[in-house]
Amino acid sequence: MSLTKNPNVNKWVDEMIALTKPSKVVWIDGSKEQLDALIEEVVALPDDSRDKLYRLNDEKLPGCLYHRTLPNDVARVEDRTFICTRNKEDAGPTNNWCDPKEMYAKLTPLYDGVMQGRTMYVIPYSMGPIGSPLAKVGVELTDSIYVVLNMNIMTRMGVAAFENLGDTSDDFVRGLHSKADVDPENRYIVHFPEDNTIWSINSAYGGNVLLGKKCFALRIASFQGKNEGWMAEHMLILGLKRPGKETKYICAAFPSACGKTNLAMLIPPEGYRKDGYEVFTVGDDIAWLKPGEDGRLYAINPENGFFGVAPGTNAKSNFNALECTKKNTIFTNVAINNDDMTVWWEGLDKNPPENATEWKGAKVNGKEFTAEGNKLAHPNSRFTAPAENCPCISPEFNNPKGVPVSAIIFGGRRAATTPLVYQSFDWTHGTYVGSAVSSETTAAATGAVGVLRHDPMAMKPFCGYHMGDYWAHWLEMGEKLGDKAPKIFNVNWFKQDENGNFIWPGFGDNMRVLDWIIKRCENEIDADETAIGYLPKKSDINVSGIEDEVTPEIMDKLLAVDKDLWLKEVAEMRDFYKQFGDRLPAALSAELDKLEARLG
Ligand code: OXD
Ligand code: MN
Repeated sequence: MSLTKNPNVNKWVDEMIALTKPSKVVWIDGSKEQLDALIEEVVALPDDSRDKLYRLNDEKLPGCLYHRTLPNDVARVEDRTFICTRNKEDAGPTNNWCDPKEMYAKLTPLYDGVMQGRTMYVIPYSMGPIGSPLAKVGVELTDSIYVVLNMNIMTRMGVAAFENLGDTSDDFVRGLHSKADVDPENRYIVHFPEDNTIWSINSAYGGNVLLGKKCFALRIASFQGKNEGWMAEHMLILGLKRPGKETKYICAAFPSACGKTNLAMLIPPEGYRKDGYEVFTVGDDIAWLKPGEDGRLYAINPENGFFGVAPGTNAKSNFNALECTKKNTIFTNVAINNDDMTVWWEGLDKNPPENATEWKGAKVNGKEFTAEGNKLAHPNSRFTAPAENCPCISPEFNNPKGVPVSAIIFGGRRAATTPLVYQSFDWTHGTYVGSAVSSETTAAATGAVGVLRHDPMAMKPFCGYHMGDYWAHWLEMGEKLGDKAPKIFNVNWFKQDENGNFIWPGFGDNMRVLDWIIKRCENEIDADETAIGYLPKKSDINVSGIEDEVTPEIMDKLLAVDKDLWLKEVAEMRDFYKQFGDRLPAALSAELDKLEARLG
């Protein structure tokens, strides 16, 4: 029975029932009883069922579950992800496009009767704290209990979302998901921004099926934000508390797999901790940003959990993330230690379990298996963990107003060119810096060193409209915010020496850079004006405790601006900008000209 009187919701759900023809429809109220019953149902399935979940060790991992997806279905599929706007130009050169009418016509037969013999779950959810003026409601229809259980962690799921929507509003995102046959040939992740609609079919992997996350909170929301005067960004949000001072908030955008979760949950180095510095996590992946009543930019994390990459997570690299996964967490495609039903992944420790099940489901001797060079966990295996588990979760996490943002940071993996940190001259220059975000492939990853992948604002896979219009929106937001706009910075944790060794320790020591950034925002210190922006005076990056590693010579390298490399960068950016044609804001090409002129 429907859980809402809202006729817009009910009409759409009825239409989708008529299309997909489920044998049963269950409306998700979010109650513990209902969720417990769903868990009972999936753990009772036979081992060979695709939908099977396993309970993990009740003492060591209370409330935790385990699931494996099919080997062909382990990651987001960018080549099968579409933005369907009526006008092709509006999707822009960085998105796959198809005419919405054509796409509906192509997908309708795939959905026709797809839920016969299955149950449709109707999931109401809120992205953002219930009742927040920045929050938005979505409804996801799915034939997967795994999706329901993950959405319960990642969003505020349940009947309260319908109460928030009200009985008449049409402002909700319509998400239709069916795992269908998990057929990669017919896998589609499709966005109709003009219809507030997402259709996802033939996948059961998180990033493709938890429609509140990348699909809604970035692709659809970026489009909504442009039309409604706010921004949806691929950014972590953290609070930095200095002794005796007010907590300041920083948002940071890095391409996928550049350490957003690690930075969001950073533990300051010992010296800083002793002095009373603290870092609080508001979000690790997505920020919704809107000017507040006082004219400053405020951020909320629309999510309610972390969908983190497991491999590489350990007590040293990210103690807090590991803590998040100790209860009520869903693990996907990691390995199992059959002796005690706990989980393992590469980089957790040096002790792969002997009695293991690897991520595809084969029972193996984990020690021998890994010694032969095999991976026990899939490199993109994940944990879905509730935000409330995070030891350093911000006290403002549920604040409906969000948190005021002092600084925005961009960054990528760059072996050379980009210094450890620099500050843009102003918002427009900062928008240029964001548009130039790119990562270099490393020898270890691809065999080809120095191949640049552009990922403007880390939004290339997630911007739901033309990237040129998106930059124009950034510039408009800057005008609106005026002198209350956050300061914009760029960081590079990945600078290397001639032998390919990283020269900055990273992880907790990134605190030293955040410290400089906040001091700049608070006008506490000067900086050196260079061609590319404001750089720290060497003595202003605190290296106490790491002097042996970061010597003055290394600091020189970290902060170097090599004119020839930067002129190459300018040429590269000119080339990159060409594809955006007349939708490239003139202010950005002017920034490029100015940068070139400053480089002389
Ligand atoms: C993610 C991603 O999963 O960016 O957050 O790929
Ligand atoms: Mn991400």
